[in-house]
Amino acid sequence: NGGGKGGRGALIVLEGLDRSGKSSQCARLLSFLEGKGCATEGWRFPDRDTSVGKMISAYLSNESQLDDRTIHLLFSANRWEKRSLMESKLLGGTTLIVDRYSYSGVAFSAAKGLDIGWCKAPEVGLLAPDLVIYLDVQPEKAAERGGYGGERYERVEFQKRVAEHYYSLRDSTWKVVDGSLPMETVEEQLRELAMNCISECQDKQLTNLPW
Ligand code: Z5A
Ligand code: MG
Repeated sequence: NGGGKGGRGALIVLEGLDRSGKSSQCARLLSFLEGKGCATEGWRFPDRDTSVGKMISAYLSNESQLDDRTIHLLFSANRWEKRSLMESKLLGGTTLIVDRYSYSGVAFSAAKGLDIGWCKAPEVGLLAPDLVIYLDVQPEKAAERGGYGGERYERVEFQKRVAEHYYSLRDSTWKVVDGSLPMETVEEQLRELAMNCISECQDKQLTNLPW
């Protein structure tokens, strides 16, 4: 673990709009922390490898159609099926760098028009992150980046609504980082945020999302 004192690992989540750089930064942060000798794993949601994840993946690539509430609950179930493993990893001293989490779940479904309270309800009881890093990029800027447009939700107007809902979810665990800066600059900022978080939460108890 971070300080070598046998404390728990940190739950660090990266959030942001499509193409804000989450996956790139998760990979960079993971290799930095591994290089420091921290026990670290990279996770992502949706986890497309589980049976629920396969249903989500088919939906996202427009191979299947699902009712808005049904897909919302599947995204949530996909986090619930990983909750106990997540808890045991953290208690065992492993830091988790997680690419998207419950905030994506709520922001995307609320952007479709579902009630925000209804969207939050199935997330209650999942583990609360120690740190949420929000990579802030204008939707128009993000759309200019590679690979945009292939999947469901990858439209600028929709992404703008998602951004508004993300904004309403910000709490004391959030740090907003300007994701339009060069990758290396963003990476530097994330390293510092993550290192501080890891050392600060070693003796803190794990809590659940308060929603
Ligand atoms: N979703 C949901 O509805 N409910 C839920 O509960 C959850 C998710 C968990 C799939 O997610 C969809 O599921 C997503 C939300 C919804 N739909 N949308 N929209 P996903 O995580 O699988 O999506 P993805 O395919 O990995 O794309 P992404 O996450 O949106 O991209 P990213 O990870 O943020 O960006 P990236 O892949 O690191 O970078 C994108 C490109 O930009 C790439 O060419 C980079 O080289 C470039 N890039 C990155 N950073 C920079 C900087 N700083 N400067 C310039 N260029 C950069
Ligand atoms: Mg990604």
